[in-house]
Amino acid sequence: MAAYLNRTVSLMSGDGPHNRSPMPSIPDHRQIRASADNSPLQIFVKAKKKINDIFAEIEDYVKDTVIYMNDLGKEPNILEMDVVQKTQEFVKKVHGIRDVLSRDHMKVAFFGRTSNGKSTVINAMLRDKILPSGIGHTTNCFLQVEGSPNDEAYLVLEGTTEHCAVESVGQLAHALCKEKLSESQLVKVYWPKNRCLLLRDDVVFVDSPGVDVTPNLDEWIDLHCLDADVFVLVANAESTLMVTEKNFFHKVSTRLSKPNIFILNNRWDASANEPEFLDQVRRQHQERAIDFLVKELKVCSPKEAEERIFFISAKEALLARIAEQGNTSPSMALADGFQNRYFEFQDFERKFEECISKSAVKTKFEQHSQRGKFITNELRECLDKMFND
Ligand SMILES: Nc1nc2c(ncn2[C@@H]2O[C@H](COP(=O)(O)OP(=O)(O)OP(=O)(O)O)[C@@H](O)[C@H]2O)c(=O)[nH]1
Ligand SMILES: [Mg+2]
Repeated sequence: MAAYLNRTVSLMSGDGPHNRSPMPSIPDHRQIRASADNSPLQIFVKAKKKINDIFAEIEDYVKDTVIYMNDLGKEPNILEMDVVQKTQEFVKKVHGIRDVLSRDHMKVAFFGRTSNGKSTVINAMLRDKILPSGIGHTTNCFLQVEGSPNDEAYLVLEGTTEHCAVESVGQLAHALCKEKLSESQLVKVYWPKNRCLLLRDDVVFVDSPGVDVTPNLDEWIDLHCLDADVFVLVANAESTLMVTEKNFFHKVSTRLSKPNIFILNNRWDASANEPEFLDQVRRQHQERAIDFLVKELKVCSPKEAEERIFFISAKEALLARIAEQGNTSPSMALADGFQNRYFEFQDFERKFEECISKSAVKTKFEQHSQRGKFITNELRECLDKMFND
């Protein structure tokens, strides 16, 4: 409801379809937040730093204990060997956890029918034409975009270590064409973190081929979905949610308990051609999407579902962002109601960031915290026992 009210207020303040401004004049929330650094993603970033610091201390504590035990072990009959061995194993375990922790990230995966605009949505969020997009069946394998460790752009094919250079989407598409890729295969695209805050803050994007072009949905779920923190279903607002899209998410929700799913009704710029039906069509999509999340998948309440459904135009958002960065006008005229769609795109990003950050902290760090507590308790018990004996 809050989301609906926000959008309504924005409509009332003069962004209606007939009050179009040729250039985006809404300040982009990511730019504003860049300086204040109060992005919801910081919940994850700060938690990751904290848990890494704690495990660095635990590692020091375990190592000191091993040194102490080794010294004591030189004295006869003070220590049993299995206690020393157990403590030495903790060193390896803590090191292993620190290794996993340093690589933990927030993962969002995009699904939907071919040409619904999945790659365009990701490009708009990344503020650049990174992934190939176009009419017809474009994305032919899984593409994961993450921040590059050395601020260079390159891609790595699954099962190889070779870095293939990419500077532009043209090169990326070309590099992908050269390879014989299977649709379930993963190509990792490393993109400079300084070009996008989401990448800097450890968000990893996964783009997929259309769910309607494969019989291998189960394999996709096994390979690419089980560790995703958020799923985005990119639907086509010019038609409606389709059985293939629904089936895919039914499968996902049998494998994961209550997956976080957002539904983007993309291509909403098409509504500008039929303003007389805008409210009616919007209501129809909204009701169907809520029913899907609440009654069919049972992944959230009706109130939560309202915060998960958005009407956007990824193409416009991308054009506007590229224009903003170049201080120019968008390369094509934007349709009536652009301001609302762009506002709604930013609203989606804000809700998405909150959701992925909180979810990833819970799923990624909860288990590690339990392990950390267990190891420190075990060590304390060993030391208490030595002291008391
Ligand atoms: N009018 C309009 N066109 C869009 C929008 N989003 C994407 N497109 C266009 O739709 C076409 C398909 O977009 P893609 O992003 O390649 O779609 P996809 O879902 O990744 O498609 P596949 O990779 O084939 O599965 C491109 O020509 C985009 O420019 C939108 O919001 N409005
Ligand atoms: Mg695509």
